[in-house]
Amino acid sequence: MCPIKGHFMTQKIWLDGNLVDSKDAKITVFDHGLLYGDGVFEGIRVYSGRVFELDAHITRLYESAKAIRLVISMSQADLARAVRETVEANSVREGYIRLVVTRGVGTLGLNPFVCEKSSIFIIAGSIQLYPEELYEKGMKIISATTVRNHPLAIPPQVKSLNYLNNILAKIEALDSNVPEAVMYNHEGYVAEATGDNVFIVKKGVIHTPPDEAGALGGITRGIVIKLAQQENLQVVEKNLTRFDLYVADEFFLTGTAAEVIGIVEIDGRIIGDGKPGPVTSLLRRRFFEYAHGKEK
Ligand code: PXG
Repeated sequence: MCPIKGHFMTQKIWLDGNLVDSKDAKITVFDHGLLYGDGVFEGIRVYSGRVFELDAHITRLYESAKAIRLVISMSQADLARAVRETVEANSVREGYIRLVVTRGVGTLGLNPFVCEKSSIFIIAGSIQLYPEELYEKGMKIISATTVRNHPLAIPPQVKSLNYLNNILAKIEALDSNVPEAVMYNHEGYVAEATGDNVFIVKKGVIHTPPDEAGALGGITRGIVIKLAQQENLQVVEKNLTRFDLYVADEFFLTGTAAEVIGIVEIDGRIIGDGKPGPVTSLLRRRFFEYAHGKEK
């Protein structure tokens, strides 16, 4: 999915403290975010004019930055204000925000400490969603051969600007004419999809891999777990194998862009009866209500 579909001529971009026209929103070729993928980001939804789970996204951004020793040059409260300001400046009601922090301007060379100040930009635009039909019929996916980041490399919990692993897995998916792929960790357990977290339902119990399996701590995932528990559904975090996916009664993904989407086939194996199951449909509905009804 390609979330930002900008109305580029009129769009206002927040860039290092100023709202500027998109045509003037430029960063230098010496920015380490561009030269080395040295930075962190967030993808955030706007529902009914409200920024969804902003505090959780800001917390995750600062934790990602801390893990890579990137000092964000403004406070969490000021950054949250800047996000809201950008949404208002673009009159976004239903949309998507991309919040990016790079290491900033440096020299040619890896040393991040020559970068004096992080560079921050915020894009608020509309979102290209999966077609409704895909939610009704369910999605077919594959297992990727590309392994999720090893925890001793870039920790998978860091939402860094270096997404090449996930992009390689996405290429595998697109080569197979499906939109998504499951990535496994270095031990062969399910980590996540390229931009979504993984859930299955087996004998009425919901299973999802623990963070230690190599997934990003998904904000949608956390909400879906809470909503499932409110429905008195049991949620168990445990390592899952490819076999577990193949024989699941239901299978769904969660993420900022996809929300909750049913998986009906993986690697040519049909899941359940080949349609999104009742737990998936219930949680998709509950998530929609939560996203659209929640206070600011
Ligand atoms: N894993 C990875 C690797 C991600 O990038 C998620 C899980 C789900 O996390 P959230 O917090 O969003 O529930 C993500 C987030 C896109 C797109 O273009 C992908 C994400 C966010 C926004 C847009 O498909 N991935």
